Amino acid sequence: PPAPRTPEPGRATVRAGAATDARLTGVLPAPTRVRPAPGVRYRLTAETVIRTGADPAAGTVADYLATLLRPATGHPLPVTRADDGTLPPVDAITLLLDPTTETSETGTAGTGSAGSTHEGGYRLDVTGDGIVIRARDRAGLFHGVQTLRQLLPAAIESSTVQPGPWEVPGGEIVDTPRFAYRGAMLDVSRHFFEVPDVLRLVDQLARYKLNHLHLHLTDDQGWRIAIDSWPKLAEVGGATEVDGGVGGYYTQADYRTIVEYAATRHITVVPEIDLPGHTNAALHAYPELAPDGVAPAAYTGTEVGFSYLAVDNERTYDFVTDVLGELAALTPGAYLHVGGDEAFKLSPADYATVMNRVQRIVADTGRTVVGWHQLAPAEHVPGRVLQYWGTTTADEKVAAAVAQGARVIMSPGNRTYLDMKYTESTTLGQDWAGLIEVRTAYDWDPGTYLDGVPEEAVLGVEAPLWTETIRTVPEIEYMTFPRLVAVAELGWSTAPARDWESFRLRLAAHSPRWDTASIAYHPSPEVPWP
Ligand code: TNX
Repeated sequence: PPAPRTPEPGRATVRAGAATDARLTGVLPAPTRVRPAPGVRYRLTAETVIRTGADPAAGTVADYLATLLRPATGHPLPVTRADDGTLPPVDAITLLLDPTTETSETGTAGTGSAGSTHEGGYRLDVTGDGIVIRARDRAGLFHGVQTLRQLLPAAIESSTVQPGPWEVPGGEIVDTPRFAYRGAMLDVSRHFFEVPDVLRLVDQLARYKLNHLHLHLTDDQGWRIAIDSWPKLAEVGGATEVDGGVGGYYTQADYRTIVEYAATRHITVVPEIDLPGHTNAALHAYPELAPDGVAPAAYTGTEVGFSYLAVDNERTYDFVTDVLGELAALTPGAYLHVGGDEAFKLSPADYATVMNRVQRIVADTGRTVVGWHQLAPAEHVPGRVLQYWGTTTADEKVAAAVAQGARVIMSPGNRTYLDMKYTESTTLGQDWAGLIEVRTAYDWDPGTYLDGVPEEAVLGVEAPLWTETIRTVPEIEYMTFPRLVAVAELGWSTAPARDWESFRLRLAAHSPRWDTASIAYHPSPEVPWP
């Protein structure tokens, strides 16, 4: 079975000599429109400056771009601001916030982002004199910067100075996302991951224009977020993990660090407190929440569906109110995820009782409810979002909830689950939802996948990584790459812009970047790696 592929020493350095190994048409996820200008290229040199227009809000993105480009180029790349609004095209990378920027194709055939007005679109123009990225919002400038990063030679990913030359192919890209929500999930409960590991994942999501990180913070095996009003949740409930490791938890300061770092990458954290099932760690810490008032033993196995909160006990609702209240105070994003999956031991009536109250508690915090799609039968609350993780293309309860106004995040288990094995011989992961090679992850359409869920009801896509079998960062990356990039393209690119044959070639050309950045990945035989 293949071990995670990590770069062999020296390999990246050899590749760094190639002059222009990026093409305008090689970007992942595929942009809405790409017009190469053959023969034209811009060369980034020791003279190049990064400048913004008069709007100071572009400055943070300009600083971020400079920190991306300085290590490998060794160039100073000063960040300047053109206060007078005049920007002559001389040897500069210019970032302009401009509310009138056209970032979508109007009048094109097909579905998707034709005319889409989601945040995050940009246009990028590369001429011999310089590069200009224009966007209506900062997220758009940030996404344009990720595109530019991919247009430079792979050696730009090196943390040490490389020879260059640093040439960018000429032309024009106009780009806007198809879906507003493009996410990944990390389960930090089954195995705990320290803050730096999460920040590294944030950086990988940002490369591919994903904009949400869902953190599965609680489950039977561990409670991972400190709650001041219920301290034993983390102190007692956080001390375990699958297979008997030491576990761990985020202090509120740790959690804020993650939220704030993600914000600098234009990524919103979506915290999940899984209710009413998947609560053994909480019940172990606070037996008063258990149906019989008796503390269950700590759990370090991988079965699901056995635990649940006492439904008829008001302490349960104090607990939910306190936990979600503290979490809302720590979380600037709009969404609070309340789980809702696999509460197998509760009757449908008891499930509805507890989850109806939970949904109202979320609404009282001013946030929008997200839940796994088993939440569908609970009553409709405005704006609520169901995360579909089923393995079929029809679900009547989800369709009925959508008819009442629910929106859906698409995470089909047999397409997007990053914990599924690639093939039978993959050593990590599970296979209950199927084997997911790269093409399986790529070849479906979130806008038409589920009966009764039209594109307008699809908020976006998310790839969850459950960690029963995953313990280390290289293991996270091996399961994530390249499937996460497939999901990123499904979330970003219009149906007409994407195509498996093009995707596999772009992925292949992209792998030297992962080698250079020491990102582990599955060397899928479906992709013609160099
Ligand atoms: C199902 S998907 C679960 C998780 C497991 C996962 C393993 C979902 C909402 N619940 O509790 O970790 O399968 O693949």
